[in-house]
Amino acid sequence: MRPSTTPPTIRLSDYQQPEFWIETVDLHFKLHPTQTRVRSRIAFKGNTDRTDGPHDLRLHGQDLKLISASINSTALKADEILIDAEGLSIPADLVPQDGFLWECEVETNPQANTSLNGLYMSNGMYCTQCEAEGFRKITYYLDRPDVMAVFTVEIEGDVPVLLSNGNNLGDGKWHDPWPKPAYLFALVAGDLVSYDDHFTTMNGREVELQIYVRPGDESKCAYAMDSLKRSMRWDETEYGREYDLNLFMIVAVDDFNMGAMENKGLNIFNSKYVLASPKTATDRDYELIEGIIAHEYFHNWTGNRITCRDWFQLCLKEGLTVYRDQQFSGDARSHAVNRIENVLQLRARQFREDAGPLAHPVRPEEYIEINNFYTATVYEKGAEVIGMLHSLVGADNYRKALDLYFERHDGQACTIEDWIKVFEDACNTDLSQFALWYSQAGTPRITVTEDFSGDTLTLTFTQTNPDTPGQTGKKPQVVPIRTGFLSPDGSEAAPEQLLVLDAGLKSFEINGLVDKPTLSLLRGFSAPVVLERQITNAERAFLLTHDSDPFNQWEAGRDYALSLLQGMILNDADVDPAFPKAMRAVAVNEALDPAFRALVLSLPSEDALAQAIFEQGTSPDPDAIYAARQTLAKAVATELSGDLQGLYSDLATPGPYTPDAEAAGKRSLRGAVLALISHVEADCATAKAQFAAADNMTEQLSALSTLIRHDQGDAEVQAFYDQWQADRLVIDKWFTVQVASAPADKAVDVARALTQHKDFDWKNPNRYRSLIAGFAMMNLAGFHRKDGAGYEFFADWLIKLDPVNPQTTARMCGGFETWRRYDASREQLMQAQLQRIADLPDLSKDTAEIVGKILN
Ligand code: 0A1
Ligand code: ZN
Repeated sequence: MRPSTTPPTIRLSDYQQPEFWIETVDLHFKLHPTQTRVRSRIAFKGNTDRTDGPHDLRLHGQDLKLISASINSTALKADEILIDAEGLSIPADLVPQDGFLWECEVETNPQANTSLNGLYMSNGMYCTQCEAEGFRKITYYLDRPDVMAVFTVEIEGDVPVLLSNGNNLGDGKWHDPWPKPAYLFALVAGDLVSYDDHFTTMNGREVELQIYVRPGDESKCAYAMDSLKRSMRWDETEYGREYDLNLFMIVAVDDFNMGAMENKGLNIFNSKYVLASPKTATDRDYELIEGIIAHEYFHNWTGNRITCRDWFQLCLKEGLTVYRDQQFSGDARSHAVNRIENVLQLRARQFREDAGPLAHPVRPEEYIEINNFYTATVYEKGAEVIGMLHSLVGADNYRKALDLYFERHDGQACTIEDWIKVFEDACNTDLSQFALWYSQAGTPRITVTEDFSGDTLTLTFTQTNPDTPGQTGKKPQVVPIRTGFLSPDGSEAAPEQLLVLDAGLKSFEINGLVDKPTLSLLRGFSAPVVLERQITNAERAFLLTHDSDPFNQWEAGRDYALSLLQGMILNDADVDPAFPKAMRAVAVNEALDPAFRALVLSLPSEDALAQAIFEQGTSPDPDAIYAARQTLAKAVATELSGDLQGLYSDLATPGPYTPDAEAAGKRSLRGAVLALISHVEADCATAKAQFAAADNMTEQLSALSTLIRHDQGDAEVQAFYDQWQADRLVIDKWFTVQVASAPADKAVDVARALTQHKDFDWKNPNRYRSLIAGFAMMNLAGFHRKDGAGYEFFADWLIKLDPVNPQTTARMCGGFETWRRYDASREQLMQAQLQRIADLPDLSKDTAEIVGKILN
C-alpha cells in the first residue's frame, strides 16, 4: 500500500556504512500457515569506522508482529521500542555501542503473503524470497547486502522436508559457515521429494546434489541435474572456481516472481526452469533451463562469495553472472547461434528500455523501489559491458583480472569501482573512460564513412550518446568495433581488426589493399550500439553469402529484411525479388547449421519494426507492420515453394526426442519451414498433420501456433487443452499461444474470454504472465487495436494485480513503455490508461515509480 507520505528516493551518493555489523545469527522457526513464529539471536558488533556515534539501533522490519525483544538478556519495554512501517528503533542509550546480543520473537502470516517476497506459501509449501529486501518480512534485521553474517537455522514444522542454507545438521537444523547477506537466506519446507546425484570437485571433494520437487515431478529433473553438473565442471575449468559446501540443493516452486534465486546452497527456482520432459517442454525450455541453472550456480562465486556493497552495484553480480552463463551456453551449444539469440533479446528488451522513459544506467544512481531495477539494462547490458572488457584486454588478461578479483575480494561486499580497479591493476591499463558504460544510460549511435584511395581505406566513425531521462550532454564512450574486410571474391582482404572508437569522431587507416573491400563491421556485435551505415541491398546480399563472421552474416539478412519492410510499410514499395532469392539460398544451403538458417529465415519482429519506424521519425502503424510481414513471408514462401516439402521431410529428426542443440536446430528450421508452408497451402494440412503426429512439445506447439495464426486451430486448441489440463506448465503455454498468435482483430476478445477460464489462476505469476503479458507483449497489432480495447484490458489487469503482487505488476507495466511511439489517438488512449493507474489511491510504490516514469 502507498504510505501516506511519498516514498523516499534512495541515492548512491548517500551510501554510508552501517552503524553496527552482525557476526552471527541464530534463527528458530516454528512454522504455521497463518502464525509462524520466528525467534532470532543476533550478535551485533560496533562499526569502528562510524565515529559519528552514539547510534540508535535501527532495524528493518515489515509486516511483522513483535512479540518480545531484549538486549543482552534485558527485556525491552514497549515504550523503549519505536516501531514504524519500515522497521524499529531503539534509542542509543539502551544500545551498548561496541556490541551486544539482540534477541527477538516475531510472528508472520505466510499464507496472507501474496507478494511472494519474504516467507510465503506456494501449494502448501513454505518458501522464502529475500532478494532484494524480503528478509525484513521474516524478522527485524540489518537487511542490506554489506552486512554479512554466519547463519544457523532451526526449523520446526508439520511437514516432512525442512531445508535451509549450508550444511544439514539433521532434525531441521542447518549451519552455513560462509558469511552472507540476508538476501541470500532461504528456507523451504513442505511435502517434497528429491532427485539425487553427486559431483566430485576438482580437488576430489564429494558434493551431494538434490533437486526438490512436488511428488510426481521427479521424472522431470534429469535435464536440470545434468545442466547443474556441467555448470559445476565448467566453472572449475574456465574460471578455476570450486564449489564450497558438501551439499547443493535446488527447489522448484510454482509461485515465483522471477526466474530463480541463488540462495547459498539452496537455489529456489520457478518450476518452469527446472521441470522438463520431451512431451511437455520445448527446445527453448530446455535451453532456458540449462542457462538458468548455470546462472544461479555461477552466482555462488559471482554474487555470494563476492557480493554487492549496496543495491546500486547490482550489475556487479548480475552483469558478470549473465556474461558467464552466456559463455557457458555458447560452449555447450553453438556460439554463433547463441550470440544471435542474445542480441535479439538485447535489442528487443534492453534497446527498447534504453530508448524510452525507463532508461537508466547499468549502475543506476537512484531508485524508489529496488525491485524495479532487475532490468534488461542491469542484466543484459551489464553482460555486454563485460564482453567489451574481455575484447579490449584479451582472453589472457581477462582471466588474470578474474583471478585477481576472486583473490582480492573473496568474502567482501564490493562496488563497480573495485571491479574496474582489478582490471586496471591486472592489465595495467586506465579504464576511466570505459567506466562511462556504467554511468551513462542510452544506446550510443555510431555512423561510419569509407574513403578508398590508392591502397588505403580510411574509415571515419562518429559517435553520439543520446539524452535519456535525467541525463544530457554525455561524453563519448569506448566502443570496440571488430571489423573485417572482404575482397570481391568473399575472402578476407586484410586481417580482422579491433578498432577502438574512443572519441566523438575518429578515423582509422587500413593500408595495403588491392580493391575497395566490403566492410564487415561490428562483428559478433562487439558493442551494444546502433550502427548506421550507407549500404546497398547488393552489399547486404554479398555479406549474407560471404561473411565469415556468422553473426554479421545473419545481421546482413536481418538488415536487408528490415530495410525492405520499412520501404513496404512507409512507401508502399514492392517486395524486392532479390530478397526471397537470398533467403532461399540460405534455406537450402546444407553447409550451414540448421539453427542458423532458421534464424536467418525469421523476419524482424513487429516490435523491432515499430521501433525502427519510430526512429525514422514516423509513428508506426501496427496493422501495416503486420500486413507487410505477412506479404514478405508469403513472397519468401512462394520463392521456396518447390523446396519446402522436401526440406520439411528431410529435417524430421528420427528416433526418440533428444534436447541437444543439433536436434533442436533441425526442429527449429523445420518449424520455420512449416510456417512458410502454411503461407502457400490453403488448408494448413501440414500443420494439422504435424499437430496430430507430434511426440514432443516443440513440434506440437509450433503446429498449434501456426494453425491459430491462420485461424484454423479451433479443434486443436481444444484437443491440446484436453490432453494437458493436468499439467500446469503446459497449460501456461496454452494460454500464451492463443493470445500471442490470435489474429489482431480477435486478440482482445480471445484474451478477455480466457480470463474467464476456470484455469486462469491469476494470482500465480506464471499463469498471469502467460495470458496478460502474452497478449500485451507478443501480439503487437492485437494490443494496439485502434479503439484502445487492448489498452483498457491490460490496465484493468494491472490494477487488479497491484494490491496482490506489486513486484510483478510493476514489471508488467513495461507493456506501456513505448506509448510515445504511436499516433496521437493511440497515444492518448494509452496515456489515459496510465493516468487511471497512477491516480489509484492505494497504488504500490513499485507500480507508482514505474508508471510515474513512463508518464513523464
Ligand atoms: N538474483 C536472481 C534474480 C532475482 C531477483 C529478485 C527476486 O525477487 C525480488 C528473485 C530473483 C537472479 O539473478 O537469478
Ligand atoms: Zn542473477
